[in-house]
Amino acid sequence: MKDINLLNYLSKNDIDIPNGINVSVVSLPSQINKSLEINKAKEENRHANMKFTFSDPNYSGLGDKFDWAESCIIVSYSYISENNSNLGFSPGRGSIAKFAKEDYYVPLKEFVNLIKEHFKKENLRTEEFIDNPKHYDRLFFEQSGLGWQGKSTMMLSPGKGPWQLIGNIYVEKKFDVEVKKDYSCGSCNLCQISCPTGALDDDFILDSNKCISYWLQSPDIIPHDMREKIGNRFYGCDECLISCPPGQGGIKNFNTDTSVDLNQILNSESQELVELYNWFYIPKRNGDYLKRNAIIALANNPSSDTREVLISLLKSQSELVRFYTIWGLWKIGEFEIVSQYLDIKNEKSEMILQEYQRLNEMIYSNK
Ligand code: B12
Ligand code: SF4
Ligand code: SF4
Repeated sequence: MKDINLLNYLSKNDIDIPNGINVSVVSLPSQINKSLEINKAKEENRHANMKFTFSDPNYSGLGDKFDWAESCIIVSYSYISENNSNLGFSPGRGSIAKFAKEDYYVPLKEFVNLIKEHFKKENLRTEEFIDNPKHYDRLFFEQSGLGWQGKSTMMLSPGKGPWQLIGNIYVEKKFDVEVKKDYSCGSCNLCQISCPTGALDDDFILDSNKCISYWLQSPDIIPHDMREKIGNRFYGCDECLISCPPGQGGIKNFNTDTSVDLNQILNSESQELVELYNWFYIPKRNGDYLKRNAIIALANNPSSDTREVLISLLKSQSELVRFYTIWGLWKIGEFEIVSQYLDIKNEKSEMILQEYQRLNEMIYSNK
């Protein structure tokens, strides 16, 4: 049977490609396997104990997952065309990385479902993966001709750069394949220079232990130096994307403020925050982790009422909130006030007592 061009096939079957969606395909079996690299990241502890694809690298990194699959369709969604910059650095405001400003997985999932439904009617098997721990979504991107892996580890496309989310659909049908193009970053290293933490110091390798995007979704205690580097980021980090030249053509408006009001976040109920930002990865679906992020961002970018806001948080029922608030007051130079509002003698939380002690010693040793 003759192979078929995927785009012609979709059009013949009345499947329109929406704005921002890019599609391509690879033929299977592919012999592509990224298990070795994912295992290596895990062995070298560059994965910072994350689970995701690191739970079972031998499966997540495997390209040829299903013996019935003849192709894998790669779908990406370029979210930059519908979004603006998050460079809102006015006092008291925090930033959300562009990929999370809205649930941009929705348009990607809708298109993937459309394709799935079509093949179902044709009695052909499919299996899709979008941000699923069982599959490394970047697996076939280069082979499909859509672009290349940059030194930031992001998959980039000409004219679109890194501003895209990726999904894969295995399908029981053969298509013509794109010839892999010879793209590369060349001598550019702007993402490495722009990364605030040095997480990209080795070409094409990310050390998640140093990645702000990782820490803002980690349940672990964020180290003091990392809290400072987080700056006013509330969720995600875009520094290695903003600096990337192939992605700059699509940025329409750098001046639009799409930042969040950190006070408002800190005045909300934790459960409300989980609902409001339901597409975020929030550890244990506990909104206190978003308050943690907001306290750090606010202390790094305070407004005139930050001191009062933080003082009121010392009475919070949440151990996590009280813990980070102590640091927040220390960061804005108001540590001495903590003992007036926090009942240190009766404080039961060991982690709060230790934090108080550590910050106290840091002030003492600086005097
Ligand atoms: C875990 C995870 C994270 C972790 C770790 C990221 C990472 N780079 O591994 C954290 C929390 C830090 C993270 C952050 C972000 N993430 Co994330 N994340 C994932 C997830 C769930 C798994 C990624 C994974 O398996 N990594 C394993 C490591 C080993 O892979 P890797 O870093 O790509 O490493 C490769 C290279 O090092 C390469 N390599 C090694 N040597 C060499 C040499 C050469 C020459 C070359 C070319 C390559 C090369 O080999 C490795 C394997 O291929 C995927 C979704 C999924 N299920 O796949 C999304 C995913 C990677 N994330 C995504 C996004 C959007 C982000 C953020 C931009 C969000 C933000 N704005 O804050 C940042 C970007 C940070 C960055 N620079 O990567 C998108 C990326 C889309 C794209 N265009 O590439 C994905 C694919 C989700 C999706 N479905 O769209 N993420
Ligand atoms: S997301 Fe931020 S911290 Fe992480 S590698 Fe990119 S620039 Fe560095
Ligand atoms: S900033 Fe430069 S080196 Fe980094 S991913 Fe983009 S093109 Fe490649």
